[in-house]
Amino acid sequence: MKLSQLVLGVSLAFGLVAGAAAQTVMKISISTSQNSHQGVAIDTFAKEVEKRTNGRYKVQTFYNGALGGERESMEAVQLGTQELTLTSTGPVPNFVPETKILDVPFLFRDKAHARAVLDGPIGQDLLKKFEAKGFKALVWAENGFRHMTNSKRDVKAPEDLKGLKMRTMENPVHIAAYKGFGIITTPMAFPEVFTALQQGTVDGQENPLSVIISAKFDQVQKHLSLTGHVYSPCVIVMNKAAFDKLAPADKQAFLDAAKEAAKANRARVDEDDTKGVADLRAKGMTVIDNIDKAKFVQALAPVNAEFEKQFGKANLEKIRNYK
Ligand code: EAX
Repeated sequence: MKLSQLVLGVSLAFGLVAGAAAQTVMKISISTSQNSHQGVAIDTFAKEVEKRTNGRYKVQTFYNGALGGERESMEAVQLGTQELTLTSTGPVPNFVPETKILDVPFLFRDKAHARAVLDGPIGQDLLKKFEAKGFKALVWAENGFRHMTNSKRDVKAPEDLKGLKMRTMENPVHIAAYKGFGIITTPMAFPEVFTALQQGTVDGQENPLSVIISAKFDQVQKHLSLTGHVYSPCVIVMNKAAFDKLAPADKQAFLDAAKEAAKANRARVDEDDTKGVADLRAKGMTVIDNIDKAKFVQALAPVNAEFEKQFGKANLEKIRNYK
């Protein structure tokens, strides 16, 4: 046999093996709907993974908390019963305590500031902290700035929050801060929130416009105040063992797919922020869009002093002053 024939034979054999190789199917989940800033992220991720690995990897997408809420999805990814999830940082400090600092209210000036911090050394260092806990964090994405809604009254000043019973995420930083406003906090997984609002188990909740719109909270909440009290990051995490098993080029494909996902996610959040208020007003919500933010910041001064002790003033300043 000539060398060229041998080469041809070997490559054909490899081609056959590759062609016959089973496609590896993975799962990714979100707690919001497909038609949302998170839906567009995981749909983009799935499409890009498939394209960049020539179909050797397929990612099945699950929406609306079909595989469980965000905490449950983190548990499943940590265990490896599910490979991937996109989650807000809500439940993440219970797994990776270092991420807690990102949930401090009034930490970021605007989305550009938050995105720069997350994409820069501070955010990238935090992604590495997931590894010791059994996760590979692929990329930061976002929900956006959170705003308050309720069924009782217009919230124009911090005093208006006193005594409101509000659902919060299962996040220790949020809970401490909202207590500082005088809110009666009720931590709850996201898939239960619509019904809790509908049945009046809680008066209100807080989420970015992207979530309020996609979850149709306008159907069960009358009053929206653009408090923008905290930025809500999201992260795409993968089971670390599943990631480690990938060939180097496939690792890069997953990381690049995640970057595309975050890009699509942020673009959709921008779009929702631009159109959201008019949309929600048209659906019957009263929107307070001129709150005096300084008063809300002031109301949290005692809680903030606690956060400075907990996280270190210098660490908070490093984020606040990041350019
Ligand atoms: O990640 O739990 C929440 O309020 C989150 O913002 C929502 O599930 C989207």
